Amino acid sequence: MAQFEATAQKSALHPKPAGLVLQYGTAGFRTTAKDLDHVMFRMGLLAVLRSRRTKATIGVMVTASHNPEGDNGVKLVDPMGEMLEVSWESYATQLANAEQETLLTVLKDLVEREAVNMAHNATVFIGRDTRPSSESLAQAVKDGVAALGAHCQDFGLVTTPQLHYLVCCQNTQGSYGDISLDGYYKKLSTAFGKLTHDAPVAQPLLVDGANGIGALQLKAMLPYLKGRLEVKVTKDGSAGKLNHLCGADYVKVQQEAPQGVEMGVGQRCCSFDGDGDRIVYYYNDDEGRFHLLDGDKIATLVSTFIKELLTKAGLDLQMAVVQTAYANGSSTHYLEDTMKTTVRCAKTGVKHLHHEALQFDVGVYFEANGHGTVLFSKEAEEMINQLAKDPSAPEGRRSAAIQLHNTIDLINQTVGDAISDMLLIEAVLAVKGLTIQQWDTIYTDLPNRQLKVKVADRRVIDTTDAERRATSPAGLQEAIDALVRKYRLARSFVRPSGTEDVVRVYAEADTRESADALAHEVSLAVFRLAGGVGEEPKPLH
Ligand code: NG1
Ligand code: ZN
Repeated sequence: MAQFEATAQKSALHPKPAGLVLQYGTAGFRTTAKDLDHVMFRMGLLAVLRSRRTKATIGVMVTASHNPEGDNGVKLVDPMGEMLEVSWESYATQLANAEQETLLTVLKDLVEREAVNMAHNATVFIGRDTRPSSESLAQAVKDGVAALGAHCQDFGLVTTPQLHYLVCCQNTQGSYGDISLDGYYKKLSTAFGKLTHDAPVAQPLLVDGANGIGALQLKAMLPYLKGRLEVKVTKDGSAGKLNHLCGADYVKVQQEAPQGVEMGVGQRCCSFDGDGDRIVYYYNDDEGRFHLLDGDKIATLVSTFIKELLTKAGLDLQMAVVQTAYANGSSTHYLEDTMKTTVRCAKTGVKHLHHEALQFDVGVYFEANGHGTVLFSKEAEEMINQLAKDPSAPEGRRSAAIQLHNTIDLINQTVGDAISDMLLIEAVLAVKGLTIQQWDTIYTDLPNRQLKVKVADRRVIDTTDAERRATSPAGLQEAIDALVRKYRLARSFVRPSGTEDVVRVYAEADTRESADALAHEVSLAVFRLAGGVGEEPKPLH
């Protein structure tokens, strides 16, 4: 236990601001960068303990994703590239919030409760985004790892999904792919080349990199895609701030193109977020109208493509699409009624969607904001690979299985990945010979609006039914129900954000005016019934 004494002493070099209490949110800790140094050091400690407990390499990613440049955050990556197991989130919270005097006790408790063998080797992979604060915060993680005598490998500037990929490769001894960025570029670009082998090369795609790491990594990968895909990268970080008036979150929430980007009429465009795990597509039509193709449209395109291949291959595998309450009602309707696809609704946060998707042979999961991927069960992969290799199988079935096999190789199954998703979408469009306009017309989104309300303590809001209904404060759900009844095709719900100190409000209805009015009225109900602070929400128009 002398090791712990020394560790606790070293932690004094990464002091915790007195009284600061942070919650483990939707995807780890997130707040202003200046308040995170101690959290990073302690997450370095936690990663070592988790590594010793699982006898595997653990990842630590320094990023605040789509949040403003001045924020930062940290996400932990479990052995197979999944997000940190939920039962360890409370350890993370305890460690992050322990005052200097109690840190030692918290550490000892954790080690005892989880029976961590402190003599075991530990390895931690570290990655970071392009925020100015990320380098020194990554150093704090390294200090934490070193303080417990463990080894770490710093991959520097990588996207979040690249770090997940690297961790998974490492813990599968390279069977998921080579443990390097070169391995990542090669795996994805080779699969893309095979999948689109017989398809014509499309018109250039314009990519908004959110002035972040996704832009840098995509640029590094372009030589591998030469001759197969033409991409122009804008918002590549050479000018302009991270996520500022650009990036996937801006485009999705504002429902408009990134500022200052020249889009040709009908041109296919997409936006990444600040750590490269989200993507949305869009275009302007010839009347100058903006069309957004979000995570729901991506899930629809991808699940339809996979379903068609499964049918051609004659494989009886169970596929489902997993969404959240934020999924546009039209998408759910289309998937269930027209495509006859099983749809599930999970709580916000990819860990919940990922978990639900694992229940199926093929689980396609996407948040409306463009974060998602596809999971294939081991058995599904084996069936597909066997058929792809079976020379006695009918040619049509076999070639569909080969296409499925290439699709699996193109997908980053560890977590949603903007680069991998972009290549998958580009491949599906190319193989099916679809333009972005044709893809867009699969169904028409119901007009919708997302708003935020500031309240004194957002934890007063409790929800149930995958966040679609509020159980507290008293009267709020009844108020929402009454408001929803005033509009046609309407739906609305509220939930506390897990990444910002706000309550999020979502509303959809048959017209833009109705959706906006409903969102505003629900915001007012939240403000009045859940302890709103500052000015009352104002109508949008
Ligand atoms: P919160 O702040 O809990 O709503 C946001 C997104 C999530 C997820 C996380 C992590 C929405 C409505 N919410 O969570 O879907 O992506 O950030 O980045 O988009
Ligand atoms: Zn992100």
